[in-house]
Amino acid sequence: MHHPVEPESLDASLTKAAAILRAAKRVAVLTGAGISAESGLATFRGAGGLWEGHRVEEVATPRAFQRDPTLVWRFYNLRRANLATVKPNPGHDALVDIEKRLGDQFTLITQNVDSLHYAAGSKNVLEIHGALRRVRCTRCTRITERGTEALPDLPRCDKCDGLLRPDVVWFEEELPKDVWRPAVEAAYQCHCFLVVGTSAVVFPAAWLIEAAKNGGAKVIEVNLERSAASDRADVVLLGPSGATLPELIKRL
Ligand code: BV8
Ligand code: ZN
Repeated sequence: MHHPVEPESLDASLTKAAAILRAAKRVAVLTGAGISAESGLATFRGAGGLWEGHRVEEVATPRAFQRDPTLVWRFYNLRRANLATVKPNPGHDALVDIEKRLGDQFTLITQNVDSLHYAAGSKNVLEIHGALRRVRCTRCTRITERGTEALPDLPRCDKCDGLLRPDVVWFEEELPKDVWRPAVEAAYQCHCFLVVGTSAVVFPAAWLIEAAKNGGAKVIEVNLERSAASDRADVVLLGPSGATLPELIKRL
């Protein structure tokens, strides 16, 4: 009979989490859309997770881009436009604070393509799903930084006139080796693995939690509600990351 775990008070969980974090020489973090929710960016699978009736898994794929590049670019241009109006929140700032304490023993792995961690001042960031601020030519593969400037529905390469695509990882695409390898290494080597604002349903990103546990790390989850990561966590801090992470830092 599965005895429902008596939900520990947030206060008790924060004390436990702070003790784990304080004792950790090496810390790695995996963030998802939830950490940017309080900045005003919609998450993928929450209530507002549908975009004009499309699920992200239907639009963020090479096939969708092949079939209807204008629809896919409308999806990304809308998100780029939103990005121009938002800024990091205290949850992003708290992770900058932890990095300042740990220096190069800290690695921030993000599934987010909003680059808000860089905007907040994080240095060692692995954007394993790419970034909205970059575009890539589908013909000559040249990558350019375009920030959040408005792009036409079908932007073209100024070198070869090829069709540009967002420089993000779509479903069924491999994660770039130059960020995936160090992400696995950081998860495996860390003593404390923070999982913040992710439903932990997208792979291989969610597999990093297993890598951390295989490496002997303690796992702390920060989420509004329980997720697919919760059963693998040593501590689950239920609440908005913009409040919970600063509270955790205060107790260090
Ligand atoms: C690959 C970039 C290898 C684009 C993204 C069946 C089973 C298992 C796996 C698969 C399967 N079928 C296919 C797969 C593989 C697939 C996958 O995992 N699919 C899922 C949907 C089942 N994965 C892939 O295809 C990956 N590639 O496997 O390649 C390969 C290659 C060739 C052949 C074979 C294999 C590529 C995955 C990358 C896809 N790209 N993004 C873009 O962004 O447009 S993923 C997309 O989802 C975003 O990156 C997003 O970050 C990511 C994960 O979502 P979350 O960040 O977790 O966001 P979500 O809304 O889900 O959750 C938000 C959470 O925050 C919630 O828990 C909520 O409670 C919480 N929250 C909300 N507010 C707050 C909060 N928490 C705290 N505070 C708050 N205020
Ligand atoms: Zn080109």
